[in-house]
Amino acid sequence: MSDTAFVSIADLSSKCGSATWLDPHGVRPASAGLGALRLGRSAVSAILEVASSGGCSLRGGEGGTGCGSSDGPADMPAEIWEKVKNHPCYSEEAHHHYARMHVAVAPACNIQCNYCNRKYDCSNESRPGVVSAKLTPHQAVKKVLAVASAIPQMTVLGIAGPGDALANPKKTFDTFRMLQEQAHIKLCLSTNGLALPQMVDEICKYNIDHVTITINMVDPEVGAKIYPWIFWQHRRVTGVEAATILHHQQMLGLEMLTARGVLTKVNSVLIPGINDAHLIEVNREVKKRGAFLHNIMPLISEAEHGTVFGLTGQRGPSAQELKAVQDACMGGANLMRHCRQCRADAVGLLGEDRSEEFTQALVDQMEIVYDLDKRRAYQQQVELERQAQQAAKQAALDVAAETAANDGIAVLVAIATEGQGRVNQHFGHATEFQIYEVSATQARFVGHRRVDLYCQGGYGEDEQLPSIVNAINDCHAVLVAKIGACPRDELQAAGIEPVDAYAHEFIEGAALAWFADYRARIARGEISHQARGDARIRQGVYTAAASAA
Ligand code: CLF
Ligand code: SF4
Repeated sequence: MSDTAFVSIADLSSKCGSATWLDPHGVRPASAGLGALRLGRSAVSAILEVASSGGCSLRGGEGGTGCGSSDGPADMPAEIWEKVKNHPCYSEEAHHHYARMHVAVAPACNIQCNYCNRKYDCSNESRPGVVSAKLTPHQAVKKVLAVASAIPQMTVLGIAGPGDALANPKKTFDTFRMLQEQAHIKLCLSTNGLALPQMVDEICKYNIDHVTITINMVDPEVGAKIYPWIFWQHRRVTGVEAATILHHQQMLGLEMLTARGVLTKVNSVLIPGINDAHLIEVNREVKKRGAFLHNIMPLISEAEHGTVFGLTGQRGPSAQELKAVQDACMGGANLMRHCRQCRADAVGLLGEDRSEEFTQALVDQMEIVYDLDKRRAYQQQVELERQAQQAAKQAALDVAAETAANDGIAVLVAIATEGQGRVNQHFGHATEFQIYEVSATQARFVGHRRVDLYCQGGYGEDEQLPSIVNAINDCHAVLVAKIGACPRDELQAAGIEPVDAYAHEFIEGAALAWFADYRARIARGEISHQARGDARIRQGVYTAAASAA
């Protein structure tokens, strides 16, 4: 299909008329007047303002580090804050407190990605792993109420596969229609964008405030290396032509959502050698069109998943390669760095999976008592804790800014935490470490690393240690609540300092204090500053063989 088949994409600033798109089934073009906006033009301006600020943080900091690291009510317009404050994906800070769940009602897909095997979850929004059960919309609604009753911090319901939410419009929108009365649960969906433009009215009809589009390219030549085909107008289209259609639909869909005041996040899969350098351009283009966040995720391409990339040996990025691309995008669209590439049936806080507690069989047996007051009381408590953490974080940063001179040295530290913004987890109990970049005056969240549990059945499992060291090998220190002698020795031998002196302190204060001590030891000549190496992003479960490789 030639480019002329598409409408030109108007500059958003003059987007007051109507938006037009091609019906993917080729029946007829359709159009939607923007008079149907659910939010006033001020809301649209607010989204564009946040998108163009190069960072949610409008009060200094490092612009574009992501809504994640420093977002708060003072950093953005009130109406945007209301939308993101308890969404664990749209606010890094919120993800310490609030949970999301996915219902797997959307099995079909209208495109093929080279990193996807249909036997597994959609890689856009989930790590590969067989979905335990596909749900009907009615089953999904019951499950949502069961989870909301049991987990008061569950604030967001997302549909993220296992195929594409919008390639299954009836199941997706039936589910949302039945749930829209639960106004206290935010509705969220994820899509590859092919069918997006003609679905924007439906999305707005059901108050879906958050949409994710996976955009891996803005150059169809790059896209042809990622997408072997799409299904478009009743036929399979391949190659550059397929990528061209997908690209136009994605850009148009993003513009239309922005014009409607829907917060849109863009997910990109970083594929070394194919789109790594290109993602900077993607970041620039989606920012122009009002994307609220850009989430750059590592390719998962283990051969056993049976994907094209897995079978052809396309590797995923290392931890430092991922960070380098994310850092190169700073100053563009706000970055999300706390994505856990969760399953299409995930339940719980990001990074935890409680889906086994809510299997269909268990939900069927549950007596569901949906207590909204209990949920509200819990969430009020969370807000108080959150304010205390924010105050402690700001105080630590203020003290560092006043007392330390930034000498340009910045290092990574790994933090063992089970929440509340504190260093409060035993090394052996960690299944992931949060990674902070710390300098004399800054401590900012830059990612996380999944690891295998060291402590199993009450004993340390020494075979896991090499894989844990691999996962945080680019860090200078690991801050923990407690650590045993054996892992302490092994970490030290690998050049990573185990630190339990800041147990139960707030993370930023602890990281800055450790760094001040590190610099003092350098000044006294006790140690010398050494650069660290790279680290491995865990793909699935590490085996002893994999970690030794
Ligand atoms: Fe789900 Fe996605 Fe909504 Fe979040 S996930 S549909 S925006 S509620 Fe979040 Fe999971 Fe990353 Fe997705 S951590 S994979 S970004
Ligand atoms: Fe797989 Fe999702 Fe790509 Fe469809 S959009 S092929 S389900 S990764």
